[in-house]
Amino acid sequence: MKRIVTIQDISCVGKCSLTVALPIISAMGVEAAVVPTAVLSTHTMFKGFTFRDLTEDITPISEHWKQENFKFDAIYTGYLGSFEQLRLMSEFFDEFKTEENLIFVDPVMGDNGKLYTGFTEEFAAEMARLCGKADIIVPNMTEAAYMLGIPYQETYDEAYVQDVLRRLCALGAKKAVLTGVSYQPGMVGIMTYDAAADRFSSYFHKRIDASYHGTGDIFASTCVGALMNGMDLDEALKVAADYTVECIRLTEEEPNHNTYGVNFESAVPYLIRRIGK
Ligand code: PXL
Repeated sequence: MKRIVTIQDISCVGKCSLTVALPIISAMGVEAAVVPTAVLSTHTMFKGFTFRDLTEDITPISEHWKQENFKFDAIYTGYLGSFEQLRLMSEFFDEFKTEENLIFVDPVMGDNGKLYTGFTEEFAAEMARLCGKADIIVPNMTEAAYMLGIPYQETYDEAYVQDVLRRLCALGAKKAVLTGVSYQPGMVGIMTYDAAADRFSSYFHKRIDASYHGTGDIFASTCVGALMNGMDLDEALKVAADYTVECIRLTEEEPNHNTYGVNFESAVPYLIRRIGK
């Protein structure tokens, strides 16, 4: 069985970060080890959330794992809460990178042109450095703009997206995936650049006029799970996008659905069918 480690916070209520990564990756038949970076009562879109920082635990955990000689087929980082955590992730990559494994960074920091509570431009610049060590990065358009220090644009064309992708790979990442790309009316999707092959690819679907928390984490977790199931990146991204859309569809079918996260649970059977398990 493949084993990955995912490093992000646990938001106790909120259907994001570890509370979606663990069930999704496990359901895909992949062992998911975790390093929780913080415990929050909810994600940061709620008012009054508690935040316990677990930065101090990261090095002892990783030292123990080195003693045990644990290896991971993928290292997947999501929401990280401080400069120190970025530095520790960089060290973690150095410790656990092998010839075969995959470093997957989702630089969770913002959406719709804005950074989430607690993040700054300086943090985005440091996150860009961490992305430079990754095999695959999956920023949305907002995160990409902040990491590159360029203005966030609401409207753009394909050539602009290609330029952003090239710049993201110039940070050092081998492959860059931009999510939430939209330059054709009514359509939204993903564009990817593989620097070594100098190749672009894309996948678009109908735009959904709703935005939910945690969908980026669902997308990234599914992508990691699909890659661990032997799919190539383009296939994995399609499965991840389709599953995310299905989660939103099922959420909107429920009359009194909650607004802080999507119904990823009911869509798990769909996901399993899609990966042929
Ligand atoms: O879904 C991304 C995310 C993860 N973790 C925390 C968050 C958010 C988005 O706001 O607040 C704590």
